[in-house]
Amino acid sequence: MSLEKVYDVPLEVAAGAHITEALYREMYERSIKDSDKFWSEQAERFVDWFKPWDKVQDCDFGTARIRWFEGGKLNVSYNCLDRHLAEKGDQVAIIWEGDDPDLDRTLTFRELHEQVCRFANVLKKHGVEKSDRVCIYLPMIPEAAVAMLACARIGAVHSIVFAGFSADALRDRILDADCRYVICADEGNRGGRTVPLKTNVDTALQSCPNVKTVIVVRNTGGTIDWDARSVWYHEELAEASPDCPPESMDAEDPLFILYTSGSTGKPKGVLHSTGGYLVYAAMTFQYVFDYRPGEIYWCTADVGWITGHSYTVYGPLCNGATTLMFEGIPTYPAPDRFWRVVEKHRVNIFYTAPTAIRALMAQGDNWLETTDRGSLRVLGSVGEPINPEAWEWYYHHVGRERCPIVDTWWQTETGGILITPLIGATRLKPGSATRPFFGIVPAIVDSQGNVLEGDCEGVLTITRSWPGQARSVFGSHQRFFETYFSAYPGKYFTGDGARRDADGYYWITGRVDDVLNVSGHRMGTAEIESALVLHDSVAEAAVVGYPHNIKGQGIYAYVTLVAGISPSAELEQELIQLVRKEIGPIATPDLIQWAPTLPKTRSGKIMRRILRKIAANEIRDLGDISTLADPGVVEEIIQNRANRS
Ligand code: 6R9
Repeated sequence: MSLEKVYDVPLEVAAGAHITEALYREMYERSIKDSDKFWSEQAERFVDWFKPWDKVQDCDFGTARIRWFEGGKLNVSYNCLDRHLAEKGDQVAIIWEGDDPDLDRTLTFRELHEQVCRFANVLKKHGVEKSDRVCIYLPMIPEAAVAMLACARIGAVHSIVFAGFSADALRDRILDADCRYVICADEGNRGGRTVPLKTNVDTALQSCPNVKTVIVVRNTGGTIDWDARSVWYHEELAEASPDCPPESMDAEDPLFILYTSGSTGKPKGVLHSTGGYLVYAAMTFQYVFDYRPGEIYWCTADVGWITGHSYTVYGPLCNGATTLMFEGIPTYPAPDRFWRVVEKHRVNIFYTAPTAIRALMAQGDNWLETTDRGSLRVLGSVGEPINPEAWEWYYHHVGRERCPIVDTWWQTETGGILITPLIGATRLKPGSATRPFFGIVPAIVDSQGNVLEGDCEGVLTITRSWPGQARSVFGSHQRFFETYFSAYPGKYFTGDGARRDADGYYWITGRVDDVLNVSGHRMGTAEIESALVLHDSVAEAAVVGYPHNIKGQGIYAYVTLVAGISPSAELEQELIQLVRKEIGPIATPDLIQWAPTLPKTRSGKIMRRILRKIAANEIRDLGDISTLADPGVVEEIIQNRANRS
């Protein structure tokens, strides 16, 4: 018997919700049994098409072929802007709230449309053409949305690099996508400090000879270096024409590339296309958040992540919603900042990550008491499993039991939300992402690939395509196939473990591969290891995750030094700085442990399972270590672990 708690959706929220329980069942069944008709209706409802599609879907997981609405013509920026002008031209499209609480500004749909058209002309003037890749390295300012929409308007493919990534990480992404244009800001603002974005671009571009133009947004006004490739955003915009007809794009033309980490090798450029992505982002936005016209919606995710793409920019704007962009952090100037912003802008729908909730919960309830959160109607969570304690705090204290929590499970590769409660339809269980969205058929499989039935636990796969699914990995369709479709033939492999309970609710248990989730940021252990071994003194490194109260997972690095080199606090600092330089501050190891050798199998594979257990201090339960080449190594590592904590 499970003792888990179940919450009904608060009555006043359930009343009038887009999707009721009966409707969920009816629509879900139709989305599976009559899939083409179902998706045709949704595509017509959420998106304006210049020309209808010839075929709704043409998908085969056996060859990783995914096509939706082929033959259809549309433009994403037209759908997010132009079509709203007649009725909503003067409605605010973007509310911007600065890092400094005294700074904010708004852009109406008409103003945003004009800026996007002007900037699209700027891009054209500098030679950007349809299908060219444009790198965007901007903080959370409206110009990030302008840049995305301007690319979409002319058919250029944007590749946003999170502004917290280092110059080296930026360089790798510019080179991989062969971007010829970079859009950045002079500096970003974060918790009262500045981030040297243009300087990072300058460093990155030393190894990027193909980049022709860098368009620089003046954000802080800080001093930066200038060169022949650089132009000012505001100067170019002022001279550009505000008239730029949207390019008619094929449904399957690429819209953007977004790099994400996997278990092996370097980050992959996940490729999303135009029609299916927009239909799916717009539809999930309306149904999952139960968005109603006039509401103020705030997703705290940075545009550098998929959540920022689908649910800060494209999903809301396609629905004509007002979306809030926040450049700062939850704890600056004080840990009540989120709630002050909610109060100031009368936010109705608030979508954030468990790591932020845990961090604020740890600061105590006093920070809530001085703010009025009465405008809130729906709360959301994304990025990692939300532990029930954090869920309960979010529900009882932040939302005062008035607001349902939508715990939305999805990935960069899925484009939009796949498993989620629906307001008005789903009773909530803290810690469960609950049930599949329309058209989504999950299957939990065991390690042999057998599909498990009923109440079970295993690896989460999805058995049929949905419009928002990624189409490829930029530059390597083979890698796309191998990563997602080869482990369990005929199924999309998510990389996550999951349990399904007797009510058919899904509980995501975390990654089953070598991917870490640190404060909701995805990182491959291999990437961090590659950075560590760049140091001359390091012979070998193994990185694992371990439970961390605020971040969800912390980064634990085992490092073996080259013979003759002794560990020191100084060396530890050098290694930390090296990882920050190679990847960025988000990848900073929390703990480095010197390991004389690493536990390996006879065939030379590092036994990460054991290293994970030791990092988590679960040393009584190491499992079978008989396959180790030298079981004595484990004892030594345990001893070192004990000495340090
Ligand atoms: C949207 C996003 C994807 C990974 C995913 C899973 C974890 C995301 C979750 C969740 C449990 C949720 N994840 N949402 N785990 N419950 N509601 O975060 O994309 O950055 O690609 O990360 O995040 O492990 O596989 P991305």
